Amino acid sequence: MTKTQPNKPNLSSTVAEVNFASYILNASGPRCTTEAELHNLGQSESAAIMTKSCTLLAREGNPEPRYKALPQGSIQSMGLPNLGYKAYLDMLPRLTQYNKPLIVSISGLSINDNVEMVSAFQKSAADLLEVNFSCPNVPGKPQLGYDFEQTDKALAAITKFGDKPLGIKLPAYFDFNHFETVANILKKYPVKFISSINSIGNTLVIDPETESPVIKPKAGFGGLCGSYIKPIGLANVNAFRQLLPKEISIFGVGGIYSGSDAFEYLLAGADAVQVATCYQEQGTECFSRISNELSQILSRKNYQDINDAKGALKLL
Ligand code: RRO
Repeated sequence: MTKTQPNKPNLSSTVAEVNFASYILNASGPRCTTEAELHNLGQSESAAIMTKSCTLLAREGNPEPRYKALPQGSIQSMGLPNLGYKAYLDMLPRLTQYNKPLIVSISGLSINDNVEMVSAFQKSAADLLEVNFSCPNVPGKPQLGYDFEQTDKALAAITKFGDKPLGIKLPAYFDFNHFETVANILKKYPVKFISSINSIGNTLVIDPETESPVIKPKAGFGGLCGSYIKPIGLANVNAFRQLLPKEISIFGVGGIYSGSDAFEYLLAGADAVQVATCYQEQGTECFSRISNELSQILSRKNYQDINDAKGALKLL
């Protein structure tokens, strides 16, 4: 008698009509700034290559210490260190050899900066453009996504040119009025995806021994990441999944370390998930590990395909 091998569930995903070989990719932020880091992602099982958010000009970022690992995540205030957008424009053609989607993260310091970079990347080898409306760590610059008037204005400006799918990286919201207001703004424009959530901005971790914050920039105020923020990410993904039309895809981000974490985002309605702190801490091995764990969970629950569980949260 031949033993039948249970079929491996299908993890391939579609975000903004672009195909991804699996459900798990890197988030903008950790280990995706230099060309070597991006090639490393190309060789890994990350379903895409996502870049660190770029600005018009190269930036060193904030003074150190600016990243601190915590028992269940991290706090950081990197301050947008990056090579400047022209360096990413230049290296994109060399990253196409991996045959996986290239996602450029754009984080202009003004609407005009975003317009200049979006129009340049619209003519590049990038497959998707993620415009960051939620960096919490540039001193004096508020998070765009918390200013609804400016969010509307910025979207009007950056969605004018080019056919490449454009999405935005949102901060976390904590009120249903805010979810609804943001969803209604997004629906006015050809936004193809959202990435939800960024780190929770302006949190403070204090070391009682040294009596100091654990990071230096902004008097210790920084973005909270990792498992601490997973319930907030799940709530944001699920709220936006209910409020946005299905044509707008959702990347879930925030506290994904395991197949179970990814499965929870799948139930909440995420089309794919991005991994940040776990990748920072564990390196590229995490992408295959989390994918395998997710496969095992789906098999055990008799799901043949991730689409069968997507958004299938069972309410009590
Ligand atoms: O570089 C950063 O400090 C940073 C950015 Br651009 C962001 O979008 N989110 C974050 O937590 N850190």
